[in-house]
Amino acid sequence: MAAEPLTTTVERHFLEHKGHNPHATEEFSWLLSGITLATKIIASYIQRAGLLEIMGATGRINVQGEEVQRLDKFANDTLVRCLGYRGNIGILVSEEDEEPHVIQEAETGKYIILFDPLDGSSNINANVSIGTIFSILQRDPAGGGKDVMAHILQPGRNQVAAGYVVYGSSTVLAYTAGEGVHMFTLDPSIGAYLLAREDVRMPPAGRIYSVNEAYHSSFPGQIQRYLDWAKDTGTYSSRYIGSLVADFHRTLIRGGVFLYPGTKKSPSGKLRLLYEANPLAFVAEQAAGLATDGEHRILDKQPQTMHERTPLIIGSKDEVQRVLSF
Ligand code: FDP
Repeated sequence: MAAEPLTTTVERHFLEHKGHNPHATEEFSWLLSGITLATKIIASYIQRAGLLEIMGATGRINVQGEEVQRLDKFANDTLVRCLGYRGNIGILVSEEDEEPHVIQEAETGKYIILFDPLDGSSNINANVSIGTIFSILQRDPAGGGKDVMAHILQPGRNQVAAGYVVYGSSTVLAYTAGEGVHMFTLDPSIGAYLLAREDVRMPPAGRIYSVNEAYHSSFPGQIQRYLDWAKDTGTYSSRYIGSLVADFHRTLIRGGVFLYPGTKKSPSGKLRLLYEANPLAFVAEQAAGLATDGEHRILDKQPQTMHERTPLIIGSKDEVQRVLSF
């Protein structure tokens, strides 16, 4: 059925474009509505952040060794609250929490949601775009029993759905359930995400690279050679917001490549595999882009730990391949 952009919500779109997705059920759509509700609440707080007493740090350091901002905590609590009572959710994994939240062990709790509640949070106090990233897995169908980690530590290719919300000049949600990438804009006047673009494709090439060049001297030789080459051509632009979601969103729309490679100090880079790289890699591939750690396809990586990091090179197909050719 052809979508009517101005009345198509995420949940309706998901159910009407199920394609071959065996998970496209009313029950799954109820789970998605937990994510849309939570991110609408987060968006409304971000918009009023300067008026509410929610700016600044909590004084706590999270499992990643990073300072927890008050908005980080608020976003995390909101997602846990909105998702924690949905019957089909078994496990929640958050960047902010060292341990997973086991909601129910029974088979009925068949989905696992992994999220970065507020990505780019060091930008919060400067009014720069930030985001939420989510990944949805099914309890390991091949077994795993009561071993919670066995269910969580699945390669990204097993994702049932994934996406992100960017809280920018408007609030935009992009998701994939393996049938293309679809974008919705939050209409604040009615409090609903409405379809804005269906089947978004990443341009196959794009002369923008996005990287924190302050670490140039400590990047692997391959990345240094690519960046030096790109500069020498005189045809590239550099754009780096410092919020992964916002940098990725621009790359998806305009093309180019985002890089967060390993450095001498952190050979695995900074970004987290399960709830940052995997969901964005799923979106990128569904939009005809690519995502790699420099050696392996991101979606094929077997995670060893819940909060593990990975180098990430993601973006337009030709540009990612060009990086790999150096
Ligand atoms: P932040 O620490 O502000 O949450 O995921 C972490 C992240 O931001 C990404 O959003 C961003 O791309 C990256 O770190 C920025 O790190 P650098 O400051 O090292 O460039």
